[in-house]
Amino acid sequence: MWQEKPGKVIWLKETDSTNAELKRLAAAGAPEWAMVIADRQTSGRGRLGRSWYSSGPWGLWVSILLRPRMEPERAPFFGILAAVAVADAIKMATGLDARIKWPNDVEVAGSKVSGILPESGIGPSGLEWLVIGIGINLNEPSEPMPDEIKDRATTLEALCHKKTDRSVLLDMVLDGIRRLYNLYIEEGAENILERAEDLSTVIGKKLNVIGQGEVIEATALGMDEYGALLVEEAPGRTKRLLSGEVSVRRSENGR
Ligand code: BT5
Repeated sequence: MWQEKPGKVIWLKETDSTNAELKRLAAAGAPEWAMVIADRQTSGRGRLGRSWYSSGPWGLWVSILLRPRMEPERAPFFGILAAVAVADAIKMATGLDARIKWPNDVEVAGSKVSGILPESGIGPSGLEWLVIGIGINLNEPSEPMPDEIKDRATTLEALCHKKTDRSVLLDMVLDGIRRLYNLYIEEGAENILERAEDLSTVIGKKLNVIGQGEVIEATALGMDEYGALLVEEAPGRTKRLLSGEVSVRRSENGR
């Protein structure tokens, strides 16, 4: 049984994945706002079994435990809520124009600086825990980024030519998540979705939607309180996307 005070932060030199570590603690009863941070992850994870490169303390690799009383289907919305908090924190710390690419990437000038992975545990009474994993590339790693990500990934240091302190950014992200979480409890999802749509790189754009072996063209209209992306495939024919990949069509990018 978990017996530490609420909001306890566990800071590890190395772990497989801070999400995996915190999920183990969540299942053992850890309280809301428990957190695991690691200097380095050996199996950092992204969505759909993908991996997250996090070889050292040059970035912030953190997982945060929440226990919101809500339908489990709403868990992906918390990925969007966290993305708003991360984009705001990056803007506050560096002045960079951080934007959200649905569902959970935070980009600056089209390059990925952060990824978010919400994972939930469901029991007989509904949602039991929600772990929000956040990776933010702060400073330049001592070794070059791996070939498979180097063209799409960047760090805040490469963009703004100054180092960002992990603890300072973590505090800003946590303040943002707390504020938005309270707003959600008091007023629902509407204002947060509006903010996410303002920060979005895809809303209003024509997209290629990649799913189940086919690519469809659609226009992004908005997001809903379940974290779904609402797209229009043809005039009057809309669809809710709950997962998958979208990319802005080249003509829309002006490229
Ligand atoms: C994500 O997945 O972007 C969610 C990443 C969440 C990472 C955090 S770190 C703390 C916590 N503990 C974990 O184990 N995970 C969370 P997805 O949208 O599937 O993107 C994954 C893709 O991003 C990979 O396939 C690469 O192409 C790319 N990628 C991997 N490492 C990256 C990095 N450091 N920076 C930018 N892009 C990266």
